[in-house]
Amino acid sequence: MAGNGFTVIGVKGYGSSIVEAALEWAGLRYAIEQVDPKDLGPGSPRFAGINPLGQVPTLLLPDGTAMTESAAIILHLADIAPEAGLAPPTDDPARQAFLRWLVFLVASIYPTFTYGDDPSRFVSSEEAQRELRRATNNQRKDLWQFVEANIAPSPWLLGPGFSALDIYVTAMNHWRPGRSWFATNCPKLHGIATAALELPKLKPVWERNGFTG
Ligand SMILES: N[C@@H](CCC(=O)N[C@@H](CS)C(=O)NCC(=O)O)C(=O)O
Repeated sequence: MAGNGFTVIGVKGYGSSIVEAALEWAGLRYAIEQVDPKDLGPGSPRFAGINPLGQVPTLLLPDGTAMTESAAIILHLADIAPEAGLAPPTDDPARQAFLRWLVFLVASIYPTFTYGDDPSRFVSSEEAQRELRRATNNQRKDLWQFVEANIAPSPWLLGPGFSALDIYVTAMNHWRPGRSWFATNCPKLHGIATAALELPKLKPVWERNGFTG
């Protein structure tokens, strides 16, 4: 869906795909502004005055305000379009599990990419960089296995209702350690992503972000 409502500043296959999928699911009008991955990072001129961390997703609201942090964006979109079910309402028994896993995904799992994607930003020696990459990759696997052990999808993470958590899981299934690792080690999470990839409404989002199978 194109339009002059929201603008997602994003990179194909990155975290901006989560916000694109949420906007699409909620039926909200949006456009996409693709940036080069080389333009990401703290202090990036491309994000001057918009997002000092130079990260995607960055969302421009219809009034021009820039919003960052995927979880905050998701909660905002859920407020604007409550009927879409991106988040269970406050009186829904699934609400606390939704909040728990949403925060876990962005506060525990997402940072393993922040520190592991380009370790040279944090440590100088090549050996330390290799070690940081290895440690964050291992930590991420442990965290996903913790999620796997504590969910009972039927068919979605929270039960019968599709939510933004299923969007995160689908996008993140395509990031390190990758789909085949999930298939072997986290079959419940892999099953959620496999089912979400088939949702007709979201297929265009998955396809343009390279999330196929
Ligand atoms: N906490 C942020 C994390 C966003 C994030 O780390 N995005 C990555 C791409 S998937 C990024 O822009 N990385 C570049 C950088 O951190 O310099 C969120 O949930 O939106």
